[in-house]
Amino acid sequence: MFESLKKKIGGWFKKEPEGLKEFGEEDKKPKKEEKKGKKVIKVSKPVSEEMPSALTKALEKKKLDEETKAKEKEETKKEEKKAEKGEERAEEKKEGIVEEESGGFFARLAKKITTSALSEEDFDLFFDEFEMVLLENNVALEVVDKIKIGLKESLVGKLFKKSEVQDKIKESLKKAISSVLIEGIDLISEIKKKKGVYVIVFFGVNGSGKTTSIAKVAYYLKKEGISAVLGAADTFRAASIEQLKTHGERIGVDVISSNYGADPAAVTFDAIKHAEKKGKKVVLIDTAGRMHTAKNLMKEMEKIIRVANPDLKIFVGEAITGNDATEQARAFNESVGIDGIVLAKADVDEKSGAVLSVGYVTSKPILFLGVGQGYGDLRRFKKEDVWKGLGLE
Ligand SMILES: Nc1nc2c(ncn2[C@@H]2O[C@H](COP(=O)(O)OP(=O)(O)O)[C@@H](O)[C@H]2O)c(=O)[nH]1
Ligand SMILES: [Mg+2]
Repeated sequence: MFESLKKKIGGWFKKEPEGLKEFGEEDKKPKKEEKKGKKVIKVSKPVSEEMPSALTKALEKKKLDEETKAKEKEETKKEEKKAEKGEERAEEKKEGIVEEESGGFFARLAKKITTSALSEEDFDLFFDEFEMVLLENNVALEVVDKIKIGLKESLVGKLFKKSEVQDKIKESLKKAISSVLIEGIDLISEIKKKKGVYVIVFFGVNGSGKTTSIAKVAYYLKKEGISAVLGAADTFRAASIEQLKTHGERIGVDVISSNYGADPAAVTFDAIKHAEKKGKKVVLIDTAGRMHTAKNLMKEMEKIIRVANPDLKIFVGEAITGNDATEQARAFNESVGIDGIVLAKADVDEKSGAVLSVGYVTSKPILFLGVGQGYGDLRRFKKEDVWKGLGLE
């Protein structure tokens, strides 16, 4: 999780831009000695194999000196011109001389912001690079826009001291990213608040991690001293009932099931009745994977929801699918409505775009991240983990 973005953002912060100046400090011209040194190497001539006479040698040396001086003069003039036009950076980059000087988005932003107040135009120009990186990492476009607005508000028109500029940019970035993240509810206290049985229905596309996440949540509840019942309402997919039963046996929670092809709403009803009768606190309903576009399956979903009248409808998405997970969450939210999100397989997701986007586009919190295949591999979603993950703390 976050590896790809962290690497990029971290790199941008690490590189202290050359010539980072306080506001008011004079713009320094490039050091002549450095340039001279490079030029001398460039104009040096290949050594002749014949031994030249003393006279030829002297003449040649004079000529060489003159040539070198003329070239240096010319170069100095050129450099002054370039500096005036502000083309110096581009030229040097082309020649591959001052690679590190560019330093990436934040370093260049920092340089700008310590010499003069940042204009909106400058910000837009700078942000282009960051925008590309966010999009490449599967961050949804509307989320990129929101981050841009937040960052712009904090930085445009501002002038920071050199000593504080990196921290200020980090702080602004944290604030901007914070505005797109929705922290999860405290599930345990929500469950405890409820008088009767607390029902949670899980849904999402095939293979996203629903059954595994249900087992993890049941394990988490058990550790918190809360009893649960699992309802095997995926009566469609081969081996799905056995999969849930196996988890139930391992964790030590009851599984209510029927036959394959049975009405999932009836299984849901039975599971809730069982919990009521046995005094179990939570019912976790597993459902068959479905696309939001499959009309019959969505109707079936609606029926399950009608019967269960759930306290929570959780969409389980696969973090690794990036924008697909975000789009699925949006579609499920529009069709059946969701209360929260579990993003499974966050451990195998390098880009983390879905983690940053899925809450914002649905306005619903991510409750948990699935971070592995073990029962304990479930993390409560917290904003601070995003800062840490991105190397911003
Ligand atoms: N690495 C990793 N694998 C996961 C995670 N959650 C689920 N899986 C795996 O993803 C596959 C599909 O999971 P499953 O729960 O059967 O998906 P379902 O079809 O939505 O019920 C299984 O092989 C799981 O072990 C996770 O958080 N991390
Ligand atoms: Mg399943």
